[in-house]
Amino acid sequence: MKLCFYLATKNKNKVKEIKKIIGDKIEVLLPPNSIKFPEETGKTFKENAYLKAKFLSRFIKNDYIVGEDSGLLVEKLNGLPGVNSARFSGERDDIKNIKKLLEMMKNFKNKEDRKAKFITYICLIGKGEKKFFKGEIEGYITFRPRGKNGFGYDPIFEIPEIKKTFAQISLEEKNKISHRAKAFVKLKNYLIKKFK
Ligand code: ITT
Repeated sequence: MKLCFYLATKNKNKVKEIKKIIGDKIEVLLPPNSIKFPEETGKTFKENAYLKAKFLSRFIKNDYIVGEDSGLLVEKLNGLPGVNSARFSGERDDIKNIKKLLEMMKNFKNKEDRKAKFITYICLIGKGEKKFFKGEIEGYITFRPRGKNGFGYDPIFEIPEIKKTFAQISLEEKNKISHRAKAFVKLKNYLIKKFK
């Protein structure tokens, strides 16, 4: 039987990225459409990753379940938008979230004041296991959106080494360096090693 896990998310952009990162050695299964996840109540990414996986485990038995929580943290804003990244503007709306963040940072003219990082936490549960994996990438918040690819804050997150935003590179390129890729490659290696 093929190695598989259920991914406790409703975010289609995450699913697209994660399926590509995981590749074809492991099957990524999605929760039934009828399942509505509750609002996230955790105070940390780690806690929310666990809560998402735990919630789905009420419906899925005897299989691995993976919860993923991620977000953007701006150093000078003490880690905002943080765990509230998806609804930073009060709505689940990427354009409004970006607008609010750029507005809050409009007086940060110095590049060093625009330092930020993306974080992903993953929680794997099931078959008697509970394990966490983490991925991070550091960069800068741009002064205005650039690029059309990706989702969320991708158009305003610049990767220092290439001076392009996540929205200016392809999904394949993003998947080589992103916070999500780093965390999911760790998970993938863990599962493959375990079932060798
Ligand atoms: P699920 O809870 O169903 O997984 P969600 O969109 O609510 O979906 P999160 O709570 O983890 O997911 O919020 C993540 C938010 O952080 C996401 O909506 C984006 O605004 C931002 N984000 C996370 N990873 C990102 C990435 O790779 N690129 C751009 N923005 C990202």
